[in-house]
Amino acid sequence: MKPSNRVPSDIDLASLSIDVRGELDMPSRRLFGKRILTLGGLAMLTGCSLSDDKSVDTFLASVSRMNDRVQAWLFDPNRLAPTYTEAQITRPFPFNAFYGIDEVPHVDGSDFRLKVSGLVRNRKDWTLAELYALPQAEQITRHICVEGWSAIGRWGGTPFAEFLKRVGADTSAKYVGFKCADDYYESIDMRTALHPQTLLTFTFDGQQLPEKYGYPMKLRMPTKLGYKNPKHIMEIFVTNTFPGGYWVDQGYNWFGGS
Ligand SMILES: Nc1nc2c(c(=O)[nH]1)N[C@H]1C(S)=C(S)[C@@H](COP(=O)(O)O)O[C@H]1N2
Ligand SMILES: [Mo]
Repeated sequence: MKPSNRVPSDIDLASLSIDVRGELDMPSRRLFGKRILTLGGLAMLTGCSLSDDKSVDTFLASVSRMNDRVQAWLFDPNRLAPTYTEAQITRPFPFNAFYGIDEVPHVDGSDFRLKVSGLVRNRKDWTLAELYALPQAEQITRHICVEGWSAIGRWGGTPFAEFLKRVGADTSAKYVGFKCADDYYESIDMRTALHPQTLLTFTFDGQQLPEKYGYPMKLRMPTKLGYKNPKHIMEIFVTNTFPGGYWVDQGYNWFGGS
C-alpha cells in the first residue's frame, strides 16, 4: 500500500493539547491506570477497520476530535493491536523523522552502550550483544503517523516488559522516558511500557534494524501513534516526573492516540 502523504484537513493539533500532568495527578482520574486508550479500541469506536488509506484517514480525523481525558476513560489497556500477514507488509516501508533521510544519525554499534537510569535497581549499561541475547519476539503491525500515512512492518526484539524486569525497574513508577541519538526524546506511561506488544526492537523485516528505521534500536508500540515510537534509543530511564516528548512539547497529545 502506498502511503497517501496527505494530512487530513480536519486535524486540529492545537485542540489536542491539554495539561496531562494535571490530569494524571487528580485523584478523580484514578481510572487512568485501568483504561488507557489503544489503537484497537479507537478503531472500534470510530468504526474504522484501519485496512486501507481512506479508513486510516477517517480514523485519524476522529482521533483528533477526542482529547486525552476522553481517551483515558474509554479504553482497555490490555486490548491487542491487530497483527497482519507477511504478504501485507508495506514495501518499501516509509522513512520519517523531523529531518530528511540524509541526516539520519550514525551510531557505531561496536562501542555502543545503552544507558539505563532512574528508578531501576540495576543501572548497568548494555552492549548490543547483551541485548541481542535477551528473549526475542516478532510482530507484524501497522505504524500510524499523524501526518496522514500508515504502513505495515515487521519488527523483532525483546518484549519491553521483560527488559524492564531484568533491569529491576520500579514498575509502580509513572513513566518510562527515552533519549535518542538525534535530538528526539519521548516518554510513555508504565501501562503501555508493560503492554505485551511493546517491543524493544533490533530488527526490521528479519534484518538488523537499518539506520533510517532507528539503528541500533527502536521502541515499537502498535498501540501508539508513530511519533510515540522512539528510534535511535541511547538511554532509557524510569521516573515519576513527566518527561514530555519532542512533539508533545510542541502541542501533540501525550497519549498519541494510543
Ligand atoms: N529518534 C527519532 N525517533 C522518531 C522520530 C524522529 O524524528 N527521531 N520520528 C517519529 C515519527 S513522527 C515517526 S512517524 C516514526 C517513523 O519511523 P520510520 O522511519 O521507521 O517509518 O518514527 C518516530 N520516532
Ligand atoms: Mo509520525
